[in-house]
Amino acid sequence: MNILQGKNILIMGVANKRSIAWGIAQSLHAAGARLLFTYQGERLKKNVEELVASLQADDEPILISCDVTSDEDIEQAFRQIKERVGVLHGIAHCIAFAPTEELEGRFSATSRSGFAIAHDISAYSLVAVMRAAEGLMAEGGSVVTLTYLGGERVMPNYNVMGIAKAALESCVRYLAADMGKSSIRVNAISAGPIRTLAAKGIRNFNEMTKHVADKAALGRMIDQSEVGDTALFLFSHLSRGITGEVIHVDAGYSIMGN
Ligand code: NAD
Ligand code: IMJ
Repeated sequence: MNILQGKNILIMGVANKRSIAWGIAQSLHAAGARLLFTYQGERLKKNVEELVASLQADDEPILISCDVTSDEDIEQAFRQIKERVGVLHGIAHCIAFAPTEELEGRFSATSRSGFAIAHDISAYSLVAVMRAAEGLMAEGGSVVTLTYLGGERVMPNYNVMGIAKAALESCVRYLAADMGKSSIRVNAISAGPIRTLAAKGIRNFNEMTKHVADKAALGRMIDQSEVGDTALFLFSHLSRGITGEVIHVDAGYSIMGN
């Protein structure tokens, strides 16, 4: 089913094969999209090159370095995208970061700089990226970002990332209102826990996933392919009436009262 044939979609945030961004890339590739990738910096370049080569796409791969803390990086990335493809139809924003010491202990101990960094990378980057992309989405577009239940409810150790996800979800609504007249839609997928680099080293992750699997309506965890297929829907014509929304892909964990 080539429902994304002829669409140019940028994937931001592939670090390795476990990345949610890579799960999204696989779903979109299978649906016929032409994919472009940005990665955080030279450290990750080889990883992304190898993964993208494995897709065996017809077109030449487009990989661009882009650290979202730099306005200059964002500008040059979209300048290159404009030169290479002219029109962009979608962006998957799969980027988050808080300094590791902020992801344990008391939330009230959050430092001023830790708060600023978490919000800059995990929430403001969506605003900066969409501003840079707006002119390229001349045929309308769909933007998908990734959030987590910790933005709505208190989750142990998620701390300042929860506040940044709440800001991100609000950015989704304001951006959807702002860019709706240009036929650009903006939505978030709230994914259940998945073992990725961003989940590595989290205290009690194993016990937490066991609890989630037990409690979820479907009685299990989710994986990257399920997020990828929901993203596929959000990038397709099928979701043309949906914008400013947060869709939970969590096996029904968040609906349960007990
Ligand atoms: P991941 O570590 O594979 O991806 C995070 C990405 O963020 C990496 O590719 C990293 O390079 C990128 N990044 C960090 N700082 C950056 C910067 N300054 N500039 C550019 N890129 C930067 O982990 P993941 O779990 O795939 O995370 C992707 C998204 O999914 C994040 O927004 C995360 O909050 C969200 N999420 C993850 C889970 C989970 O359990 N893994 C659940 C819900 C939501
Ligand atoms: C992250 C921290 C604490 C609890 C957590 C998580 N739970 C889950 C995550 C319960 C599921 C993963 N998640 C949803 C994230 O958004 C992770 C973001 C993240 C992870 C790291 C680890 C390495 C680092 N900084 C990070 N910044 C953000 O140094």
